[in-house]
Amino acid sequence: MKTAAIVPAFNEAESLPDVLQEIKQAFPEHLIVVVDDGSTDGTSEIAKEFGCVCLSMPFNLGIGGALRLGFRYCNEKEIERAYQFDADGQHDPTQISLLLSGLQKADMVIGSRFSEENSYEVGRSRKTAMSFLRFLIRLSTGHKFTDTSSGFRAFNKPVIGLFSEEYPLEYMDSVEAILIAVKNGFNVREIPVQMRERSAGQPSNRNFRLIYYFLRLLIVIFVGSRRKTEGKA
Ligand SMILES: Nc1nc2c(ncn2[C@@H]2O[C@H](COP(=O)(O)OP(=O)(O)OP(=O)(O)O)[C@@H](O)[C@H]2O)c(=O)[nH]1
Ligand SMILES: [Mg+2]
Repeated sequence: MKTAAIVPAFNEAESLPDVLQEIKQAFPEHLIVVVDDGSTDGTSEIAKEFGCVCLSMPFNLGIGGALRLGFRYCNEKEIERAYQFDADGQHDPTQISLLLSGLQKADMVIGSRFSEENSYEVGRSRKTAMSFLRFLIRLSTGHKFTDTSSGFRAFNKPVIGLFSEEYPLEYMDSVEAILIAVKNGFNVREIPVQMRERSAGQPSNRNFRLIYYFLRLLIVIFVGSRRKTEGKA
């Protein structure tokens, strides 16, 4: 089965070599698509050195735009299943098989850090934001997810097709992507996975950005649910 790893990377030159090495070693048959988004630290050169497909943007589009480009590439190449894998060393290649096996029963699989079997430490403000997001997603979709912002995900071909057209471009794309998949009738399922801490570089979620996009997401969720209700009336 044609399988691809989509690796969004923004200034991850420090951790990217180990990440690519680990994926290649574990799954030499997987196509690795690095989406470099205007990095200034040599990220794209590293991707090319490792023989990966490297989609490079001349300026920073943000992770949503980068992922959409990755999905579009996979769709054009008729990839049958893909998984999203962070370039900062947080995702564990030993968990990829587990994630992909979830596609036997679902169209999209989310690797969760917070299931009963796992405990993953996050700061207090992030923890609060995450539980509120869980609550909102449950309200909006009727489905219970424990890790709505996990970027460790797998997708089957129809979902790759959907996301190549409709993947959200704004930050907090991961939460909105769940809404889009569920709204389009896809079966989205979560499975518990082990995850590591970021190995180097900077996290992208600075607090002020988080608040702005959090408010934006609230609007997306409520406008979406109002439209649904009005549609039924
Ligand atoms: N292409 C692209 N990739 C990005 C961008 N922002 C972040 N990324 C990548 O997306 C992945 C996840 O970003 P992180 O900043 O680690 O976000 P996170 O994992 O939710 O946050 P932490 O838990 O703090 O690490 C990493 O591989 C980043 O390099 C961007 O603007 N463009
Ligand atoms: Mg990270």
